[in-house]
Amino acid sequence: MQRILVTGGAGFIGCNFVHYIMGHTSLHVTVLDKLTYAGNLDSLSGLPADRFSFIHGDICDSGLVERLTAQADAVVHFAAESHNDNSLKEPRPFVDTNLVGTFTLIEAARLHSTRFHHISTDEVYGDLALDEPRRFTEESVYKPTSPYSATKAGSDMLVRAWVRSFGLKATISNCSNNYGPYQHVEKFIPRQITNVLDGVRPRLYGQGLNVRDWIHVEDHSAAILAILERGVIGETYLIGADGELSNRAVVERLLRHLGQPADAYDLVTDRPGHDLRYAIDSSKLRSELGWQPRFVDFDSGLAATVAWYRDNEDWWRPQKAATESKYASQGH
Ligand code: NAD
Ligand code: TDX
Repeated sequence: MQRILVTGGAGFIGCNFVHYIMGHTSLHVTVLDKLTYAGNLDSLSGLPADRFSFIHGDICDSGLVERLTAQADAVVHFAAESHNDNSLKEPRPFVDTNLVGTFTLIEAARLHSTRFHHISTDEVYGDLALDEPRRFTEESVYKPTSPYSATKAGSDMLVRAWVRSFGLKATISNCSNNYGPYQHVEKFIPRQITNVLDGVRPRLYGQGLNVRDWIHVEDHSAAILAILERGVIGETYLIGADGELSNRAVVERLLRHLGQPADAYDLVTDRPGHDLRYAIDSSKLRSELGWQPRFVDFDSGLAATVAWYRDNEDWWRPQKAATESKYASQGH
C-alpha cells in the first residue's frame, strides 16, 4: 500500500488522521473533500507537497470518485454529514452524503478492486440505559434513532452487502465520541470551551445526565491505521477507550480547566429523541489487532484540548457566530 484516498479529510477526524499518517507512515495521501461548512483547509496546512494532495469535490460525483479510486491502493472514508442537531433540522444532506455518497464510493472500489475502510459510529446501535452493565459489541443489534445515525447505519449496511454480494475488500469501524484539536465549534466540547472563552456559560441539554464514551481523536487514528494494516476483510471493529462520562461531569471538568466555578452552566431545551448513553466494548480490536488507547487520562487530554482552542482562535472564530445563531433558532 503506497497511496490512500481519504474522503472528508478537511473535517475533524479526517484531518487528524491525515496528520497522523504523515507522522507514522510513508504513505501518499489524497484528500477528497467538498468543504461544506464543516470542512476547513486550514486544518491541512503545512503538509509536505510530495506526499499530499487535495481535491475539492463531492463523494456523490461518480466520475471524479472513479478516477481518484483508480489511483489509490486504499480508500479511507470519513466524509459525512456528522451532526445530530443538524440532521433533526434538515435531514436531506445526510441522506445524500451518508447514503448516496457511500454507495458511490463502494461502487468505485468494487470496479477497481480497491481496499476500502468505512468509518462509522457507535450511534448505529441506539442507546443504553444509564444503569445497565451492557456495552455495545460487534454483535449488538442496529437500532439507530436520529436521521444522522439512521443514515450512518444504512451506509454500514451498504458496505456489508457489497462485501457479501460483490467481494468488496472492506472493513468497518464504529467509534465512540471523539475529542481533540480541529473539532468544529458546533460539537459539545469545543462549543462549551469557546463559549466560556467568550464569557458565555456552557449549555447542557436536558438535565446533563446523558453519557458519552470519550476517546481522543489520535487514539481513533491509531486504531484506523491498525485496521488498515492488519484488519480482516469483511470484519467490523468497535473503537472505544473506556471513557464514559455524563455531559454534566464533562462540563464541570471544563469549567475547572477554564478557572470557573463548577456550577457555572445553564440547562437548556433537550435534543428531541436524545440518546441516553453510549458505551463501547473494544475487546476485539485490542485482542486481535493489539491496539490500545494512549490517552487514558481524560482530564489531561481535555486540558490539552482547552489549551488548543485558547491558542487557535483564528481557526475557530470564523465559524462561531453562525453556529450560535443556528443553535439559538433551535432553543439550544
Ligand atoms: P466533520 O463534520 O468534522 O467532517 C466531515 C467532513 O466531510 C468535512 O470536511 C466535510 O466538508 C466533508 N464532507 C461532507 N459532505 C461531503 C461530500 N458530499 N463530499 C465530500 N466531502 C464531504 O465530521 P467528523 O466528526 O470528522 O466525522 C468524520 C467521520 O467519523 C464521519 O463519518 C462520522 O460519522 C464518523 N464519526 C465521528 C465521531 C465523532 O465523535 N465526531 C465518532 C464516530 C464516528
Ligand atoms: O451544546 C450542547 N449541549 C449538550 O448538552 C451540545 C452541542 C451537545 N450537548 C450534548 C448532546 C450529547 O449528549 O452533549 C453530547 C454530545 O453532543 P454532540 O457533540 O452533538 O455529539 P453526539 O450527538 O453524541 O454525536 C457525536 O458522537 C458520535 C458526533 O457528533 C457524531 O458524529 C458521532 O457519530
